[in-house]
Amino acid sequence: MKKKTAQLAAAVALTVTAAVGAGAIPAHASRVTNPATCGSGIYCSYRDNSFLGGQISSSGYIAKYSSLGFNDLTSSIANHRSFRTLWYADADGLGDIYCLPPSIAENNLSAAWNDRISSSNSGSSYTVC
Ligand SMILES: [Ca+2]
Repeated sequence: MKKKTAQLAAAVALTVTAAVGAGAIPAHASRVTNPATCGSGIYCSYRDNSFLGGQISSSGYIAKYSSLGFNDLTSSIANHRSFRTLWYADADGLGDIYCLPPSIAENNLSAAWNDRISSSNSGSSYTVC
């Protein structure tokens, strides 16, 4: 049983690594200074490009954008935290990952990520980007 658990953990770790690789920051990401509408110490997800169209903000975990009426709507993001922030393609921190380092914003998500984000989290334990 213990061995099986270890094997499962290894498989999960590999899956996460693969997802991170696939979801790494695109080379064409247009990084800009954090917008004034995203306060210090929080991260923000915006409905439209260029940090417009309304936003949701947090300093921690948002498990379900759907609960905030924001599922699959995000088109620009800003990380005004001192930690990395991860945006996920699926709810509950699952699926492909889009990671931004501290004090970085993306004003125009690529087609692969536009209107696709369903959850997000931020914290000191993340080392993806
Ligand atoms: Ca949008």
